[in-house]
Amino acid sequence: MSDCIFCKIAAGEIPCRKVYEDDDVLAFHDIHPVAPVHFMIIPKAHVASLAECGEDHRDVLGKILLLAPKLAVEQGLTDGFRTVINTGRGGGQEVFHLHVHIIGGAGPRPL
Ligand code: DGP
Repeated sequence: MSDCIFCKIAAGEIPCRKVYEDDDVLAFHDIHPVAPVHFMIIPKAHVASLAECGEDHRDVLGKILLLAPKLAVEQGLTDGFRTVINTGRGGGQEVFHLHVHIIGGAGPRPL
């Protein structure tokens, strides 16, 4: 999508601090971290949110969730991490390109 900031990051048109990349997904550090380690994993193909996902997204969603613990450990989160998916305005979503936040390094906290 031409006006989507995460599509531009995925296309390399806007720089990011990259954590991981393959043909389907990109992981990069959040520009406004809420903890010592805070990165996001996104599908490269645009989908606005979890609410817009369908059967076509099954593989990429699985890939993202399986990558999360692997990348978290690589980023030093050997003691655990939080995963957050904000969905829709009511869910606090600000960027309407699906992303999974991986957050850690600040100790446990309530939901
Ligand atoms: P959410 O509320 O779940 O939609 O969070 C979107 C996150 O995206 C927010 O924590 C800040 C981050 N973000 C927004 N614009 C950029 C950007 O241009 N680069 C990076 N690295 N992160 C961004």
